Amino acid sequence: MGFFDKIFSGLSKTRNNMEELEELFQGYAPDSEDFYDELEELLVLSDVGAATAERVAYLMRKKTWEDRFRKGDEARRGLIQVLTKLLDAGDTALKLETKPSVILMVGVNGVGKTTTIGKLAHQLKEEGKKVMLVAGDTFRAAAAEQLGIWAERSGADIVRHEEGSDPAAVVFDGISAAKARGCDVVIIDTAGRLHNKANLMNELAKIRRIIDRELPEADVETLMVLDATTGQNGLIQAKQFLETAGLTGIVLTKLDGTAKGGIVFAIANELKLPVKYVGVGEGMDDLIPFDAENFVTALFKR
Ligand SMILES: Nc1nc2c(ncn2[C@@H]2O[C@H](COP(=O)(O)OP(=O)(O)O)[C@@H](O)[C@H]2O)c(=O)[nH]1
Ligand SMILES: [Mg+2]
Repeated sequence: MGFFDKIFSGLSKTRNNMEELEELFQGYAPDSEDFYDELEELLVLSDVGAATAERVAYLMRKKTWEDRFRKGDEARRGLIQVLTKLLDAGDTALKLETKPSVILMVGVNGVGKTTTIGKLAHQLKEEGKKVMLVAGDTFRAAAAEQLGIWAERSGADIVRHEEGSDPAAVVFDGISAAKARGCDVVIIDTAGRLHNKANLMNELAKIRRIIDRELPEADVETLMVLDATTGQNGLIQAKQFLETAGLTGIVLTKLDGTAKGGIVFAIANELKLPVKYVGVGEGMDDLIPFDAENFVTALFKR
């Protein structure tokens, strides 16, 4: 299954709301205020969020007037264009040109960081790259073990320390080993939960300083992993990580589950960050590069 099919089946929950949207277009009248109110409401129900839904309704009003929409079908195409454009929040491809380059994976507990690292390692290995995994989540022993399993599966190297050791020290060792072994990409796993939030953010800042000191010229992708099923809550988390970690993109996981895909629009509109990958399952191949046009097309497929 390609991007389109996986996204399409993953978005069944969102598409239920889309069906109501189709009904809305059938009764379309360009001057009806009800149309925009109902549009906004349906978008909110799909997890788009109030602020972003309001913006979409505003952009639709504007476009209706500029493009002189008269018919439901014209408005429908207009909405597809508005939503696709909204998703353009920067480059969706990973920039990993230096050797080594770094991917720092952050996000709260259970969102899918370690799993996403495994999937990415697999993809990079397939591209012929030498990959080093760094078990920076030292909070629980199980975290390093889980990463170890993914290292084996994907054929990547791994550096890990004992439970409770200093994550920054693991990162230092991981980077040294990657340099010594000529690795192309270093992927760093981090804890999503420490004794408190300030602790976690301090830890991330410390890891970041080690990377900048040891690899000052390296391309660094700081990806925040966000569980799509948490809806608008995820947005609040992302804002906190954005301030501390300096994110370059989002990975949106669990779009195969009960997620309502509207969160993608809120991320682009409110965080101004590109979604770079979406997770659509627990398997090695269930990570797909994000494509705005395909995503919106899948949402509106009749
Ligand atoms: N259905 C589904 N499950 C996922 C996806 N990504 C991760 N998971 C599952 O979510 C759970 C937590 O993942 P994990 O990588 O350990 O999260 P972490 O705490 O952020 O490292 C595991 O059971 C994963 O298999 C996804 O895209 N879809
Ligand atoms: Mg983990």
